[in-house]
Amino acid sequence: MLVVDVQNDFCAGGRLAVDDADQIIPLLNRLIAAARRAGATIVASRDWHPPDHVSFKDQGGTWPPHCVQESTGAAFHPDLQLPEDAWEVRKGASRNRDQYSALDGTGLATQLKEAGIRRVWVGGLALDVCVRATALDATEAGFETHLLVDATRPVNADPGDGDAAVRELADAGVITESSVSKE
Ligand code: VGL
Ligand code: ZN
Repeated sequence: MLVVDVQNDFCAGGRLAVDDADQIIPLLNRLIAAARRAGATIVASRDWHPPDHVSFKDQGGTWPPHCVQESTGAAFHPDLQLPEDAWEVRKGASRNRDQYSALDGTGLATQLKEAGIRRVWVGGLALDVCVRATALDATEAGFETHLLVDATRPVNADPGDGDAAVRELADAGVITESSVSKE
């Protein structure tokens, strides 16, 4: 199970807060615990930028400064419950390039394959940015890839962006799963 970027800066009060991000944490915790009980490997990624990262607005990029290395904003949200043996992946640490995907240049795809893992479930933040890129890379790398739709939220205020990302992922072969029943 890949838990993408559940960090303070993407949650309420953070520097690049995703609407309702905190709401997914209890569900993520339940899914993490269930996955762990089933013997799954839990991988948690973190956006981990130098203070002058190319993706920041003052460097000509798209985003307000966020997830600066060693800052509180870059820490995992305190309510996120990761098992002791979770793997951690950091990305976006090179000043000159962004890495939205937890599989982009991190070695994670190789590590997962070496561990005999063939299926991945992806949730976290943000649906239309790093979750999207991670799920696309995972399916492209040959993993059976599932999107935990209810355990993710989009960063873009335009409500269509999350839906568009889900459609795009489904078209790319990602299996979209609602983890809670919709009454
Ligand atoms: C992300 C914007 C900038 C994400 C990372 O984790 O989705 N979004 N950097
Ligand atoms: Zn970032």
